[in-house]
Order: sequence, then structure tokens, then C-alpha cells
Amino acid sequence: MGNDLRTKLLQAFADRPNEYISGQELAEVLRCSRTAIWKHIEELRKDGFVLEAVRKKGYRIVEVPHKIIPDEIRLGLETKQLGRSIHYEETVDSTQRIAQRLAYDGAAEGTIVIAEEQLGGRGRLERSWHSPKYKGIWMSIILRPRIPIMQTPQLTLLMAVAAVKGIEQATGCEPGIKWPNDLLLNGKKISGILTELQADSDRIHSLIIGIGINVNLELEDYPEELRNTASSLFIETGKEWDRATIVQSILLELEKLYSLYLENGFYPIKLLWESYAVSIGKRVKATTLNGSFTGIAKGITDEGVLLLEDDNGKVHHIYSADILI
Ligand code: BT5
Repeated sequence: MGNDLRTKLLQAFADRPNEYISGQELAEVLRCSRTAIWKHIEELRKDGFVLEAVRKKGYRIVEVPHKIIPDEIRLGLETKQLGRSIHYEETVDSTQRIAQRLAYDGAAEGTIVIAEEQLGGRGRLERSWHSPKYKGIWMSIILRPRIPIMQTPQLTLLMAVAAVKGIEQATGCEPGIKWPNDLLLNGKKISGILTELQADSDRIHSLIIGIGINVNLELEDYPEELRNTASSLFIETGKEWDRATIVQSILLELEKLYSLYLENGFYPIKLLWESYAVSIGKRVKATTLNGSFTGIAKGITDEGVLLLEDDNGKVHHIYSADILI
């Protein structure tokens, strides 16, 4: 019933483009209360519609939400394999979960899952990833590399480099990488990467790389607790960006780096990663499941492990942690 009203409301606006329609009139045409109209207008706003409200005149739709339509991604996509198969949804719990299922069912390498909104977007260690509708890139990519399981962290670092290069190509902004998986712009987190594995003891079946990029989020789109640490391309540049273009350039960069990696190993990726890293050479605090360590981040190993030298000169190998610079 509620959705029915929403459809009728949108139809009423579509029938009279650019005109203001009063709440009273809408209520009469749709045979409902003005409160119901108001409630649906608020819902539309949350979903990315821009509605203007003028006293004594009424409401008018100024802008409809921009979606990432798969055809838009395909048009102008220069990759051979990555993103050639696109699974697109409006609302999902997590694109990772869908990609896991597709991978299990045998989806081709390079298949991507992309959604306008995630209700249960995840970070590492079951933390949540805030993914509001139409505002960001919430995407999972299925890869099937033939590499030893212990090398999988390298793919997270590779993805971070691809994302930096892709964002730079599409927007001119160059984010820095904070080990292992955060992209920062002016010190704030604009993107995070989550790599998950389907494997048995000696073979990787699939690697699901999830990436969240805050593209057109405004400060109000974040919950209070993220406003000091998170940002978006829109907040940092004052411009709205086309998400499909960013997806295309990231997929292209990822494809190039991935084949470089499969042919030549991690070393060339490591050099690139180090050139974008913001934490190396600095004093950082690493919080791991086994406690916290403070010291100088010396670099990463050939496996992608962080080397942290504490105040006594002891070097710790950090496999997974949250880093405070
Ligand atoms: C990450 O975890 O940064 C990995 C995020 C991966 C998200 C993508 S979206 C597509 C795919 N589908 C999924 O379900 N996930 C992937 P981590 O390093 O654990 O950081 C998580 C922390 O970042 C949270 O605890 C918050 O503090 C913060 N956070 C949550 N949402 C954020 C956002 N949109 N922007 C910036 N910070 C955020």
C-alpha cells in the first residue's frame, strides 16, 4: 500500500513537470492525508530525490537520483575481463554476501556485484560499513588467482593501489593509503577494502574483494560518530562525481595491476603501494587482537606484512591491525 502511494505521488509529479503541487492537492488526488504525503516526501528525499518546498505553492521535484546503471558502466569500459559481468541491485545487505554466493556457484573471474545501498555493509572483524543510497560505490569483485593462500593480503594492497589510481584518473584527487586498507583524503577515510576468501587447505577457489568509496556523501549522510574521521570526494572537492566513470577507471587500473602481479609478482605492486603510503616512516600505533604496539612503521614485507619498530628497536610483524597515525 505504502509503495503504491509512492508510485502515485511520483506519477503526479511526472504528469506536471516543473510545476509546484501543493500538499493539499496531492492529498486530494491521492486520497490520503497530508501527513501521509509529507511522510512520503521525506522518504523520497532520503532516497536521493531533491524536492523544493515553497510556501503557498507546494512541492516540486528538482532532481531525481542518479543511479549506477550497469549499461552506464559497460559503455566506455576498457577492460577485457573485469566488470564484463555485472550483477546490479538497488538494495542488498552486503555485496560481499552476494558475490560469495555467485562465486560459489561458479561465476566467472572478473564478475562484479554493485549496489546502490547496503543495509548490512561490513568492514573487517564484522564491523559495519555505512553505505547510504545512491551516494557511493559499494562493490565486490570476484577474482580467482592461482597463488598460495598466504599471499592473499597482497591483493588487498593491490586493490588499494588500483583504487588510488582509478580515483586519480577520474577525479584528479590522489588519496593516500593507510596500511592495510584505508584510502585517506586530507587525513580522512574515503574508502575501505575488505578481502574475503573461499579456499580449501591448498587452493584458493575465489577471492572476493569488496571496496566501499564515499563519492557523493554529504556530512549529513554520516552518522554522528563517523563525521570526524570519514569524508567523501564530494566533501573534499565540492563537486559531485559520476560514480560509473570512477568504477570504470578503477576496474581498468585493477586489471592492469592484476596482470602485472600475475606475471611479475608482488614487487612492482609493492613499489607503487609504497609511493602512495601515508603511514610509512611515521610513528604509529597499531592495535591488533594481541594488543597495541607503538613505533615507527618501517615498511611492508614482500608478503604485504607491516613492519613496526618499537622504541627498543624490536621489529614487529603486523598481519592485521588498526593503525593510528
Ligand atoms: C573497511 O573495514 O574499511 C572495509 C570496508 C569495505 C566495504 C565494502 S562496500 C562493498 C563491500 N560489501 C561489504 O559489505 N563490504 C565491502 P575496516 O577497516 O574494518 O573499517 C570499518 C570502520 O570504518 C567502521 O568501524 C567505522 O568506524 C568506519 N566506517 C564505516 N563506514 C564508513 C564509511 N562509509 N566511510 C568511512 N568510514 C566508515
